[in-house]
Amino acid sequence: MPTERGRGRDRKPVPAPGSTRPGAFAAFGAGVLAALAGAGAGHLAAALSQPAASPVLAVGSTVIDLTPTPVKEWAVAELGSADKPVLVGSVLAGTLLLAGVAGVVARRHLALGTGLLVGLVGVATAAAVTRPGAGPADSVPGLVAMVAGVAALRLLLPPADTGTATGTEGDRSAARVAPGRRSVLLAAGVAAFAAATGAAGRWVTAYRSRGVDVALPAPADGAGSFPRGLEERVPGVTPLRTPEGEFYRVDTRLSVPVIDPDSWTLTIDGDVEREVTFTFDDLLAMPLVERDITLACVSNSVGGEYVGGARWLGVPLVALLERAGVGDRADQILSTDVDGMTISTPLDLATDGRDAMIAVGMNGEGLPREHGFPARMVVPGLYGFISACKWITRMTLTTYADDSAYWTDRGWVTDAPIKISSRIDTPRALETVPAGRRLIGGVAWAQQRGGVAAVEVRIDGGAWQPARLGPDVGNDYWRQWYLPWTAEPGRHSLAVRAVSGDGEVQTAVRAEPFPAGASGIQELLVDVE
Ligand SMILES: Nc1nc2c(c(=O)[nH]1)N[C@H]1C(S)=C(S)[C@@H](COP(=O)(O)O)O[C@H]1N2
Ligand SMILES: [Mo]
Repeated sequence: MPTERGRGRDRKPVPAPGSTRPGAFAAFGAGVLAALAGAGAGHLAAALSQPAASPVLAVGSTVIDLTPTPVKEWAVAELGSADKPVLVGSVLAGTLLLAGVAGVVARRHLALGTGLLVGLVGVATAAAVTRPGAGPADSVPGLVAMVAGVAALRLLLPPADTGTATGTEGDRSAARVAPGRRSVLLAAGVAAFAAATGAAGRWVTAYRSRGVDVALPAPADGAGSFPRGLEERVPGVTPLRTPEGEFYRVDTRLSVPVIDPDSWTLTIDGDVEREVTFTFDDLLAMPLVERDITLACVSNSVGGEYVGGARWLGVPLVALLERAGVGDRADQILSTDVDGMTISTPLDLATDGRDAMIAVGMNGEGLPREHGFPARMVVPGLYGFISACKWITRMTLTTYADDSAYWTDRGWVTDAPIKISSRIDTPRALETVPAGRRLIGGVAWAQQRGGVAAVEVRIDGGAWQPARLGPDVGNDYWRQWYLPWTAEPGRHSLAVRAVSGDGEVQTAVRAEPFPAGASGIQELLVDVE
């Protein structure tokens, strides 16, 4: 068997099983697997206790809070709702890379490599316990991750046992690798552990954050019947009421808080005659109002998707503030959510007679968890970042001079009325449509400005033509519109602008979302064949 022998000669000398120092590649892999095992176990531990304390999510949240506003704006604009998965993915990738390096170090200096891994998880644990509103218990998922990670690393790279080690004295602290088949089995086992705990963590989180059924009383002051929208007659137009599950979501959270309505409370404190605390049942026992209100995000660009219409049920904000008796120094309501995130609202605007409320219901049901269950603020006409605090637990009457909220600290303005805006839903930008008669359609909004009185469309830079309007749901709600168009072959530009009930024409002056909301007119190109 000449071939056999020939191959045998080329083979590197194989050291005694059980004492091999692993190759750098294998050691890197061991570090990565150990980190995955830690992340999986930590994620499961967090899912069972406090989801936001998951090591990966905690690091992600800290990154969000430390990210400079322009970068965050870029991420929201470029990645849209994918910004969160991209962030979590990047954090995980970075962590795994560092863990791989820890594995390579462990190859020669096991204690040092283990120390690096512990340090890595330590940073994540520190991120979890220093989140606003976190307590010592939030260190548990990190500690679980540490134990699992170190155990996995030791399994994959056991310490070279001095008795049988082939190395020199200096190698005593080095790792060896389990022999061939055993090491493959061990690696597979660790990978399976990571996958199983990670998946279980995700499942438990999803289970715990499923919708909660709450029985809501009928409103004392209802919104009346909801008109039929244009969506059936104008294909492609945004539905008059945003369908369940399609309402935009913007917040700093990587995991949706899990709040038990039975133990949740809302406290009003600060410059008040008496501090008052409401339970969820206290809110439900008060006279509730129901209003159709279109919410908009300051990060929405002209023509963008961060806007939605819903029917909200809640306690009027003034009814709650009256119970506390607002002092005369306060000029802002500083709302705090369950994790200590803060949103400030100008007191004068929130109490000027508009339908500001602490909402407990959305479209006839309790709030979905991602939209603030069990209660949130809703203030018509103000961008969400200065009004719509979700998972609210406290309203502190204070002054802008004394206190500042999360986004104020990041350079956004404190007084931000929603700007008049309009959007073309159909045809879509750069869409190719057949020649002939079709409908151009979309939505427009002008909350707290008398609603939308008119929408005008400009085709190929011509005159502004009045569009036909959909049903009027109220001044704080958006309005659908459409314009019949005989599309001739070629490329065409379409633009839209709204005119508010109080006579203001949507400005063509462009502004970026930062720091007070975008303005300008949406103009898009379509190809007609
Ligand atoms: N607790 C909390 N509330 C929050 C936010 C947040 O990050 N945390 N984001 C605000 C912003 S910027 C907007 S636009 C609205 C969005 O509400 P939605 O996600 O229900 O659409 O919620 C507001 N309320
Ligand atoms: Mo927002």
